[in-house]
Amino acid sequence: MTTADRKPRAFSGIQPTSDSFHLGNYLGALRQWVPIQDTADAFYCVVDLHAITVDHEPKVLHERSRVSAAQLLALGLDPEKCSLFVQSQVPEHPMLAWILGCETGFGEAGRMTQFKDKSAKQERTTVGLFTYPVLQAADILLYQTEQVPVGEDQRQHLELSRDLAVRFNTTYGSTFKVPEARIVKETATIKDLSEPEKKMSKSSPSPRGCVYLLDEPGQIRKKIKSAVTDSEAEVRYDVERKPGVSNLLNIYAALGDTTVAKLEAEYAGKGYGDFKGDLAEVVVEAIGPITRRTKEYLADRAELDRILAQGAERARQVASRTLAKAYKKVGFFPPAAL
Ligand code: ATP
Ligand code: LTN
Repeated sequence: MTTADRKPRAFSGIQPTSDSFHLGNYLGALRQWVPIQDTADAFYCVVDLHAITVDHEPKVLHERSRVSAAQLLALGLDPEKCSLFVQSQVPEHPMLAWILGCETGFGEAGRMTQFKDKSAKQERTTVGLFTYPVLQAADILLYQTEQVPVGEDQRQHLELSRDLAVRFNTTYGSTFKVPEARIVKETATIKDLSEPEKKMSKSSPSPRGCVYLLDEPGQIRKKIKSAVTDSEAEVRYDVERKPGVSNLLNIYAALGDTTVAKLEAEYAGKGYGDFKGDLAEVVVEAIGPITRRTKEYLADRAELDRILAQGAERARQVASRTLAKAYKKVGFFPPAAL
């Protein structure tokens, strides 16, 4: 294969910090992972090292990493087309993170808004939470990544990854590709159904604000029907004045494979009841099969672990080459063979 027809490299990660991914994860990021496995050499990672930057229960974390991998397969990742793995199986990630941490300014890391938000919510803030984005940069740079499909909230972390790649290359000579974020505008930030000015998140204070991929159809319908709208009765897109309805329109357009303009026309003169009822069915239909397939993958743990081990092996082949380069550049001895 020549350089000209080599597929671009893609990388993305997701934390195993809940029992189920949510609609924000799905529409903001995960849905894009599926077609990218055809157009790029894609590495997808369940980032369990990142997950311990906040309090965690070891057994729960272990199980959630498996359930996360099962959901990713259920929503369409194909282990023959992409490499799916768990971060803790590839020790090159924290090894490169150490080097990159020594290139990161203290003030630079302190400006990360996710750190500020998360540390404000914690009783105890760790150094791990502070250096979280440095580990994320290591994840990305190890694979000579060109494309990183993520939601809008990751833009700042991606900028840091780019800055670190350029800085390292300038100091030590060309070592890393400079990655680019792939963010889909329409679904870049899915909002909470109960508080549509906030992003949908697993830490939502209102249990009805967040739709999980593994929710039962009845729960999904209830959540959509109780979504906050406004006192008008007009299905119209206006993020400033009608954030709740606009968010529902974005979700509907994305899952129903239509456009906001078409939906506005279709629901002209109809109330929110009809609109929400139809949207609930669209959501149930789109994410319902994911639950069934997740259960199937979880029923065969040995096969799931085999897929992850194969993914980790492929990941190590690429990651170890980049790490060896970086080690040499900074003046380290090569890692000893086991
Ligand atoms: P949470 O805010 O729910 O704790 P997180 O940002 O820690 O989630 P991750 O599981 O690490 O969630 O995120 C995985 C992917 O989902 C990332 O690419 C992130 O940008 C995207 N994402 C998370 N929430 C949303 C959202 N509300 N809208 C769009 N994309 C989202
Ligand atoms: N911080 C990301 C998860 C993540 C990630 C990555 C995303 C860890 N490493 C590398 C893209 C590329 C989040 O979504 N909260």
